[in-house]
Amino acid sequence: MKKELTLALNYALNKGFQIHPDAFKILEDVDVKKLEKIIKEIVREKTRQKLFQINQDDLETYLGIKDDLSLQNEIKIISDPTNKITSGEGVKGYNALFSSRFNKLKRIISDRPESKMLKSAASLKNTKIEDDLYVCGLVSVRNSERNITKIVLEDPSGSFEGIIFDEELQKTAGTLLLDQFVMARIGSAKNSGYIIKDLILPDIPEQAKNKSESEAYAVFLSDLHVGSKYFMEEEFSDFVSWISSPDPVAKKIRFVLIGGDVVDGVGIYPNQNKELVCQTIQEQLKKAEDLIDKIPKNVKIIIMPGNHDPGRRALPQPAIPEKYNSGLWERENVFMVGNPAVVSLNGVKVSMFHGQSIDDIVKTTPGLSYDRPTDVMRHLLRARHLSPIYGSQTPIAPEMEDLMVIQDIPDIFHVGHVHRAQLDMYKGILLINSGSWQKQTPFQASVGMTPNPGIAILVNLKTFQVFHQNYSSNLDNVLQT
Ligand code: D5M
Ligand code: FE
Ligand code: ZN
Repeated sequence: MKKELTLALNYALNKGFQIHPDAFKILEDVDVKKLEKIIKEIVREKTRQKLFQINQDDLETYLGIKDDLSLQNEIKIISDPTNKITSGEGVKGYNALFSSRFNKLKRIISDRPESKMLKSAASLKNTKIEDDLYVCGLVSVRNSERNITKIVLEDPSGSFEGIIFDEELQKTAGTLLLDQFVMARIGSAKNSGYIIKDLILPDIPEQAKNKSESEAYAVFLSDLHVGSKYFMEEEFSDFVSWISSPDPVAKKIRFVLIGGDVVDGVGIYPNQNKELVCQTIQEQLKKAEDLIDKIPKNVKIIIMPGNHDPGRRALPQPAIPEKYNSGLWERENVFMVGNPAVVSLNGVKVSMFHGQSIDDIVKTTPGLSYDRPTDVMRHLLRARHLSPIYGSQTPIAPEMEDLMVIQDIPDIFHVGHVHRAQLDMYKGILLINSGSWQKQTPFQASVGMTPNPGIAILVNLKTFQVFHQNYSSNLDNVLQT
């Protein structure tokens, strides 16, 4: 026993006190410099009350680590694709998907005054127009040649082609993603055809944040990759153990959100088996379950799949099916959702998306890169769509309804996938890329991707103050803001 602890205990014993073994356990973890003061104050207070035993409750109250029952943990699943997935067939399916996308986004943009002057593509039929008008649609062509940019937009009536001369506007046009919805202000060109004079995105209106009444904290995690050789098991295990420690911050945690790539999966990339320590999905999920099980039961846990998890690869993804791990589904404090999903935590709206589309977007958009995932997240919010580009690397299923449109405006936007923990703000929305718990893989090293793994991001849902816990021993491995 430490000398300071012996001294403190003797002080209490000499005053006629008994010390309960549970209280003793807490004292062992207390900073030795504070021991004397703590014991003296508790002894004074309890002598006044004429109660001569020091128990766990006294210490927890004194240290402010008592379970605070006023901290709410109310969770509502606002949207989850799991039971909505229908997958239309072939071409018919894709027509339905794109017309759903168009209609949803046109409804969003119709809040703007300009939309009163919207014309359909077919109604223009290359006629001369006197005053500026507006058209909207999904971008099907975007190309630049000899200092001119050509854009083609598709709406349900047909297609509209316009050209852009203005240099600044051409730059804006260069950041448009294929199949993204946009509204254009147009005028007639001198000879024939149309000039695009402005491009208007659905975007997010500035809005007031929803707040939790109590200071409950939420933890944002993603990309654990349990089962991979590179999964940082020790660090992750330390982190989940910390959640149940007497640390005053940990004591306030009421939610843990996991944004996909819970496990590394099997057969996801060639020769993956050589980089796995668990060779089956079941084994991997069991290990994830055992780790998650260390989280106290008053903490609600939301689990979303990513491209490495079982279910289906195409977006939107259903929740990780129960057949691979019934234990997680059976736990009362665990909520299995699909990708993407919107949840409410004590009234704070969180939009969760694994982030598969980031790969396609950074490849085709000037100014965006893997190093700054929150810039890509801002791009998605402005497009009001989580995965606009169709037919590239990210598989998208031909759903009858486009479930990737950002209909609800969140207070927090939580994404993962690119393994870089980063924070930012956009129009009052807290942007979190929750990084990963997997060390750099040989593939990532070969393409120059530098993850910053082992960082847990925590948010106070009342004040939106952000904290983080860094479990990496590498000093360069820091949270990006
Ligand atoms: O993806 C983590 C990041 O690494 C994500 O941005 C994609 C990229 N990545 C990983 N493997 C590949 C392959 N084989 N091709 C292209 N890009 C890749 P994760 O979903 O964790 O694997
Ligand atoms: Fe991942
Ligand atoms: Zn991923």
